[in-house]
Amino acid sequence: GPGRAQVAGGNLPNELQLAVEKHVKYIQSLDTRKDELEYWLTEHLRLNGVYWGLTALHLLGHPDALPRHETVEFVLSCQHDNGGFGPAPGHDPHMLYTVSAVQILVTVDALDELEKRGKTGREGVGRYIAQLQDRDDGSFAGDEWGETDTRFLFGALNALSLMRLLSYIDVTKAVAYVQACANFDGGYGVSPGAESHAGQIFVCVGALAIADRLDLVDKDRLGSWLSERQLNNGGLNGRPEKLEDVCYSWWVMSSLAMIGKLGWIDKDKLSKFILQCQDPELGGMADRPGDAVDVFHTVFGIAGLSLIGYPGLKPVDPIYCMPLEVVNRAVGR
Ligand code: GRG
Ligand code: ZN
Repeated sequence: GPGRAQVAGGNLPNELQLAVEKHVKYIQSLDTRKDELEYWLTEHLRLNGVYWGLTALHLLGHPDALPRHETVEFVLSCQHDNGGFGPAPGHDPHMLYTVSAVQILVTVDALDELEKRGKTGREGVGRYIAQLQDRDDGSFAGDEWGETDTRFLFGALNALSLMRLLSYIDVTKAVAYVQACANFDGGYGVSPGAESHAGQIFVCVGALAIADRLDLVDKDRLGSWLSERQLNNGGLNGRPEKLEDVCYSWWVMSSLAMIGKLGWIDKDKLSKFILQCQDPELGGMADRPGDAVDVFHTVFGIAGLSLIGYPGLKPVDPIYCMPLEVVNRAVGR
């Protein structure tokens, strides 16, 4: 019946159903609450937020739920003359917002708008990213102030490969830097010597996947460390002794997917946990059941469900956290 078309997994019992229409409404509402304090407090996250919301909508099968023209206008309004993007108009450029800008433009198939109406074309964006690489050790800074983090290295490989400009950087040195961040437990940290953390594992394994160097990963050791992240309540934590959190459904599961070990997690228990984090009335997902929802946990919960194979969701690419068919088109797989 018509009710059934509203929910993915419509033939599952109520508590196991993803509230698709509610999540779509929740994401649409984020842009229309400009009078609320929360909107202004989160201005520094705006461009990331558009990427998270847009990706969730695509995976939910509602790719047109945000207006395309306004989305492209907003992205272009965040660009600077040096090619980089800030989180919102007038805010300083940074690697992470530049990556979100590229991901959004690729997702709505509007990269050529950079050439037509951007402050620079895609080559200018590529040069902004490339000058953030330390040519001696291969690492990347997030901006001109120089903080180094494997998140920025992954962001560079992600955005440049989507624009087919990987030749702008020293990929061999970037790979060597990731290897220097590897630990004896099979995981990776934020920099050489730092403890393993699931978020950092996602970015390091993702970078190696883009560089086509997954052969360097100790897949059995890493797979067992990642599988130990599942707790009795079904949820995943990001490192030993920490609490479960929906976003690790992405950081952990995508890493397992990239090394071919998705089967090492109890998927039924995890999908139950993720669905318990939904707000069934107003939409959106929280980090854990009963907490306040936000768009960050909403996209990573939905993307985790997509990796699990939850019925009705579009497949997600485990490296890019974008719709699989979008990535296939962009990188020419
Ligand atoms: C394209 C998906 C995509 C990402 C771009 C920003 C980025 C690149 C990746 C972030 C990877 C990362 C480090 C994720 C972890 C985020 C997180 C939940 C950190 C929390 O760490 P703690 O120590 O929390 O505050 P725990 O869970 O350890 O208690
Ligand atoms: Zn989280």
